[in-house]
Amino acid sequence: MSQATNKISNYQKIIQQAKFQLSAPTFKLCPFDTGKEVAFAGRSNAGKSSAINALTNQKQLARSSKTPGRTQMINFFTLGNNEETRLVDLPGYGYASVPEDMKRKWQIELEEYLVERKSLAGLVLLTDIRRPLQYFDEQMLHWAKDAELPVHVLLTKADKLKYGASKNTLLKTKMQLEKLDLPVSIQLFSALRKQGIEELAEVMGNWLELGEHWLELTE
Ligand SMILES: Nc1nc2c(ncn2[C@@H]2O[C@H](COP(=O)(O)OP(=O)(O)O)[C@@H](O)[C@H]2O)c(=O)[nH]1
Ligand SMILES: [Mg+2]
Repeated sequence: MSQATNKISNYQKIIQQAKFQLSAPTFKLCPFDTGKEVAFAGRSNAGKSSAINALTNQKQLARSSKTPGRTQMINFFTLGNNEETRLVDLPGYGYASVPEDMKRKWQIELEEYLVERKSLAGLVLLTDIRRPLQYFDEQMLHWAKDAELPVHVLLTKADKLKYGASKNTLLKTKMQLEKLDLPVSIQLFSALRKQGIEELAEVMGNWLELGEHWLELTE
């Protein structure tokens, strides 16, 4: 195994040791703002729970549901055996039947979290490959830019398109991001086919600096 592959598979091992930590109804009730965390965000139904389950190789870690948006909880997972390294599942946005004032309240909270949270090392933004970067996704990107937070976009459910069409959307969306002057990385992802997991693990491992603290522990 080459060194690079070894590094990524070590990241994957650490990420696969994800454990549920707590659900917080508001950002005020988050774990202490120390260490490092990566947050996953996206519209309801974008495939966030499925992506977290595929990435961590755990069927039920993040509940995948066909009735999205019911509970607006922020879910924290610890990675490896370290409370100071976290994966955060943010509430899905854009769910039509959520009342307007609740939506506004969540937008304010989300923005506050992205801008103020010191331990937040990066944002994984999930967007359905068939309708990428909707209005609120762009809003998230702008907040991340204001917060100087690195973003990695997953074009989810890539299995829904043929190979050529998915590559096309990848290129087009990349160009759209460049036009918005947002220096973000982007990849194809399919939880169904377990496609894109290594690429995602590498980005997360680098953001969380899993290499520096962890590599010797998993050898
Ligand atoms: N074809 C396909 N469907 C997916 C994929 N990921 C999620 N889905 C489906 O999309 C729907 C929403 O997924 P879920 O993970 O609950 O989305 P969330 O609301 O963002 O957490 C469910 O019906 C999933 O089965 C994928 O990679 N491929
Ligand atoms: Mg979900």
